[in-house]
Amino acid sequence: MIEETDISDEKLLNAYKNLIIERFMDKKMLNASRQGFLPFYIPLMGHEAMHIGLGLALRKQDFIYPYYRDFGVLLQMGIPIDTIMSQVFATANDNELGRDMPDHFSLKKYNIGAVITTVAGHLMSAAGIAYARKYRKIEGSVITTFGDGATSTPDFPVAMNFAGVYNLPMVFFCENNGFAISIPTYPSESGQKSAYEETKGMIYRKAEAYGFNGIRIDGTNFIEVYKNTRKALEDSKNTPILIEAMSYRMGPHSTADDPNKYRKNEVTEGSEKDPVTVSQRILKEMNILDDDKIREINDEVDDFTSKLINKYEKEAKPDKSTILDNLYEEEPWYISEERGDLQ
Ligand SMILES: Cc1ncc(C[n+]2csc(CCOP(=O)(O)OP(=O)(O)O)c2C)c(N)n1
Repeated sequence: MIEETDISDEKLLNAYKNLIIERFMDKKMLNASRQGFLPFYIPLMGHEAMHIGLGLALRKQDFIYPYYRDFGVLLQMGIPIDTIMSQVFATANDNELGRDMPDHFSLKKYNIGAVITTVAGHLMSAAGIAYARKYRKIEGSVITTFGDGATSTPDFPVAMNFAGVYNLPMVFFCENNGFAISIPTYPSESGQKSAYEETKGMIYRKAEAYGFNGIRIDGTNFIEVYKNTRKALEDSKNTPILIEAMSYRMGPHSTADDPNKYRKNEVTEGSEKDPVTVSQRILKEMNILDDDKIREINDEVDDFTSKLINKYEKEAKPDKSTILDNLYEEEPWYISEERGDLQ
């Protein structure tokens, strides 16, 4: 079936290019971490269509509270690539002064909440922002992303309940990649089985308990993600909603993980369920992409991302004198005293 959408061909092609940038950057950043240029990295292969579709769906008036596996959303939102890279490589230009882990962005000026590592720890903050915006009659919605594992933490029901009780303009977006580190989302009674196997306790149905709707969507098709997320953002004016986007984490959980220890990789690069393959198939059907264009984009993006990463591997780190900056609005005496010790 040929996709129909209100997005122009040019915008779709641009979104596809961002998806490819994300794929190339991901591999190269993983390499950069293996070579010691990054202390840690959170791969996102398999998440690209969710990121690009979500980034396309966001409207100017919306606020997003992302989680640690989301830099592609920022890419599609049009956040300057240097802002993203400075954070990931903890350079002197990073607005967090290089203090947080890679992919833990904090970009309030772009309506982006601070990424934290605590699983689901940001969900109540997102609900708080939605509450404040509703109270102050600010247009737009708050969307927050998280993994499937996050829905098994105490913070998830608390935030969902708060959103339901106060009928907040919120979209809860679960990037279900099949795993919380080594734990599959939908294990069968006997243990480890395919994440695609539908057993009990489907995540999107958890919304029922809080009085609003949950939907399950294909997280490998960025146009479907765009359509459903845009509609959810519009509808959330009247009711919160939970989206469960189905995908597969094609890489390790993080650079500290070896997935070969606990699973067989069911979705490999170039296979049918790879979001890149899915996007190529859809855009070819729409006559927006062909094999020549695919090669041309690959070459261009390969070159662009290599240059970018080479540049950031050599970029200066924050000066040690900044270590005590930005702690207090007015600096207390004991911090000033510590500055002396740094000399
Ligand atoms: C409260 C808390 N418990 C445990 C951890 C360690 N931890 C980091 S990521 C993660 C798995 C999260 O899985 P999921 O929510 O499915 O998201 P994914 O990483 O798969 O995208 C865990 C257990 C943590 N960061 N915070």
